[in-house]
Amino acid sequence: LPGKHVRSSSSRRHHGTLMAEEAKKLAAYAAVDNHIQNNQVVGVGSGSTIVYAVDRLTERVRQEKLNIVCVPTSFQARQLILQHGLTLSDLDRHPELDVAIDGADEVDAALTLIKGGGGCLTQEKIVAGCAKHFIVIADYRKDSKDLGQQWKKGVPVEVIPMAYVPVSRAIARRFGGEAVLRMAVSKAGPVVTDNSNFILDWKFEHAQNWKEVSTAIKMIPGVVETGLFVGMAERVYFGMEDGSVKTR
Ligand code: ABF
Repeated sequence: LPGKHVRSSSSRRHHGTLMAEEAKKLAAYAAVDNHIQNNQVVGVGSGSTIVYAVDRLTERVRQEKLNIVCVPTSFQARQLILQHGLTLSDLDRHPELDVAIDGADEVDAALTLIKGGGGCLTQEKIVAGCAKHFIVIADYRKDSKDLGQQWKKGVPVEVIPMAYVPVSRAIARRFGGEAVLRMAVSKAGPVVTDNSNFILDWKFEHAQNWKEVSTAIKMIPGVVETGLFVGMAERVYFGMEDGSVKTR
């Protein structure tokens, strides 16, 4: 009997992981198929879901001989674009994008996002802000009823390294909760972003007015950007457990 329990719980876990990966792929493929056309400049997000979008984009570029230029949101995205043999550009050459596609950590009913679990929030927000259409892809676990409460990982805030202590104190004083320096998995030191900055993860108790909070946090000297994306996403594709795709 104990053996039976172990087997069933591990197979459920395995099944759950497979479901989430399949759901990411469904969302990514649907977004690429619905929003990518010939002669577009495309912002490429970061994370694990975007990998499926780049796979599908590459497939379509080859099969349909599309002329697509890609602008990355991170070192990871740049590597993905290069490894897939897609055309790499930047905001100097292409400051206006037709569409940007990216993942998210949480998405609520108003399409407010928490991003930056991977630490790339600043470049992701810059690229999304340059795009005519910002499309989000996610699996069903990211659909959040109460932003920040789903995963309790908080809102990432990118900070200039010398300012992380005063910024952390200012956020806690003004908005409650605590803003904790994100450490590398090895615990040998802090996570350092693509922009050579640190990340604070602000864990809070209650839902807030996200636009006001994001603007106020950005005004604290030393803050580079917050992982709150308010009023930016135009459409979200969720890959669902039952194999369907839900859009919002
Ligand atoms: C990026 O990757 C981030 O803003 C977000 O933190 C993360 C989502 O990753 P995944 O697709 O792996 O869930 O989009």
